[in-house]
Amino acid sequence: MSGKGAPELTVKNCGDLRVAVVAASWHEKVMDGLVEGAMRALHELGIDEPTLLRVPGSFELPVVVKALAERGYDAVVALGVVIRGGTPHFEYVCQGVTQGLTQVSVQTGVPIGFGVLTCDTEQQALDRAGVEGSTEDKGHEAVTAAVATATIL
Ligand code: DLZ
Repeated sequence: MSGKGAPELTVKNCGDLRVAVVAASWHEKVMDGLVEGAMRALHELGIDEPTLLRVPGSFELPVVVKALAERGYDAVVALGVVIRGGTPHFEYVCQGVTQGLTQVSVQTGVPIGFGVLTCDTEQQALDRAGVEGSTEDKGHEAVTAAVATATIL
């Protein structure tokens, strides 16, 4: 299952890569799907001993992703879900995590998989989380994209 418009990537020679996944903890059911999809993708790629770390919320993803990128990982994947509430907080968290992860990737030269869902409702997030009934599997996609990028660097 890949997302609408997402390419079917064939990734080769990546079994030796060191890959870490950093996952936020808000919205447990959605996060369980994203983490499961990410781990399944790593297994399919032959990357059998990935590091998995949990952070409290999506806003905390960039600082931990940066630390791992600087510690020699070949690719790091960030997973999170931000769901719109009734205040501008959603925009600030989305902006912080998106800009933070972009900066980390460009500054460290380490590919960062962007598996952060930014949705209006929990149902939209579940539709993309790779759980039963989902049409997309964003955790799987984020791993595949990051590892594919690492193999061309
Ligand atoms: C505060 C907050 C809110 C309102 N919503 C979410 C969310 O939907 N998804 C998420 O991952 N985190 C959320 N957070 C928590 C922030 O990311 C962060 O953990 C706190 O502001 C503490 O720094």
